[in-house]
Amino acid sequence: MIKTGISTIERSKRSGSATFYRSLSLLILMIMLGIGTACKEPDVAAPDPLPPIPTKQQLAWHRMETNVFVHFTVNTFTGREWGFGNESPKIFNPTDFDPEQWMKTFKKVGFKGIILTAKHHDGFCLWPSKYTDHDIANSPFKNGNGDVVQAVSKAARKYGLKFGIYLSPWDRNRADYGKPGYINYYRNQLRELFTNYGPIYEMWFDGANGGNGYYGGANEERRIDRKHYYHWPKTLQIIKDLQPKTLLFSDSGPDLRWVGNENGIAGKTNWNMLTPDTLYPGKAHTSHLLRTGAIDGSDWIPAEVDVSIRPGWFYHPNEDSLVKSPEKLFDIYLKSVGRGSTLLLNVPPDKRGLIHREDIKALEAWRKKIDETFSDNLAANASVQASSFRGGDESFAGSKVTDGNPDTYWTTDDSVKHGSLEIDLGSDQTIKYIMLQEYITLGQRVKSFDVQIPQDGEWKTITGGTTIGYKRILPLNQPVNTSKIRVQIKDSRACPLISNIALF
Ligand code: FUL
Repeated sequence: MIKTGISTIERSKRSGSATFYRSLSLLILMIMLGIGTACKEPDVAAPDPLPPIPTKQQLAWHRMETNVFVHFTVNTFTGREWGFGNESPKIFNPTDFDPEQWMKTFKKVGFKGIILTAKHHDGFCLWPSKYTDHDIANSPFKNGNGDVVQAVSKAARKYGLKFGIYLSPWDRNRADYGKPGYINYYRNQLRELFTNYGPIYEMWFDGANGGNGYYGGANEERRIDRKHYYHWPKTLQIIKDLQPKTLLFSDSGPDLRWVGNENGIAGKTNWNMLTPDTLYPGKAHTSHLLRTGAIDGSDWIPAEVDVSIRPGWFYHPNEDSLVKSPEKLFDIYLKSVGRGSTLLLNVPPDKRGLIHREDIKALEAWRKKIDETFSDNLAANASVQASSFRGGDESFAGSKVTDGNPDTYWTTDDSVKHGSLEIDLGSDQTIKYIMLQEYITLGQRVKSFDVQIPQDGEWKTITGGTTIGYKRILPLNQPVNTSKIRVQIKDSRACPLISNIALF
């Protein structure tokens, strides 16, 4: 878009008739050459970005919405959640390992990316690592010739899912954990993974760090200085040099932040911004801030919601009856994706190396519920009356929130930080969910909003909230019957940009 700041009408008025005739002949020439409406630029400039704004990779990540976490290692065979570090590689032997079976389900239920625990806290490596014997090469799986990281990354790509890595910084197997030598080991492993396993969309740094463990036979408690031990800036630079597009997740960024809990709940107020004073996983007393983000945060660091489909992160047969119900998963979806976050749902393979039928059953019913609930948008192409729109230019009119195009939006003049959008549904409809989306490419703006319906000659507020962000879904306790609905943006950091309003 051309940012002229003044409209063509104003310009031609100012420069008189000579300009008018020049413009007219240019117009005739354009028509003759067939340069028509396809390249018409809006006359009014789009709003300037409001920093911080997401990078291209962060924006793509927001649009993924639901991803899957896969916890798989020796714990799958011992029944533990945190291996002590003394497990023999000999116990790792899935009998029917088939990552394509995982991907078929994952793709079918709409996951766009998968993150695999290449190494959990116990230190066992799911790939043959040059730097340790505590790995899959010393297991009976495929007579020591297996490589789970490779097989999973290959299957993910085949089924069109992006591939991500979890590599636990804490390692309860290593004799040198807690000493400077371990940092070299950890960095070598990062280099190995980021060199040999294709494009990695996300690197997941776990905050759990230090405690008791095997540590090469020392069997002791080891604490580290969480802030300085890993020399994070230097360690992260290794990944940035090898794969600059990888998004780096940790408790506090730098690209994606933890949401502060593992119950599947993002904040009702959820800013994608945060000021990272220093980056180190496990920093204490930050859970509230992680949940809500900060309106005045300096960097774009959106929250990712990680939660397991089972009570534990790893598969345990006695939890087959405790797989979360489709209703519970749907509630988690509303409280994560529906609050502007991305959901990372853990689905652990069993001892066979397959996703268990109970998990498949729950996932399929969950997706069916999402699809059924959000398939029939009652506001699609509905007419919208905006209180005002930017420069009176139709390209920023109210109708942009119902045109189904994520790249168009309603907005106001720079000086206007509030406004309303009245949607006319034509006839009475029953509404249970309201979905709102901001055009976050230019920054997150809305601070508070209301949703209203007409009642007894007045507008009655039925729901509302603070932030919107990439996506906000508001379920109504009581469905409403109405032919008109109004969204009122009450306050915004700058002129609000709304790309979508959908009703279900
Ligand atoms: C936690 C770990 O301690 C759990 O085992 C799991 O990996 C979870 C995703 O993160 O901090």
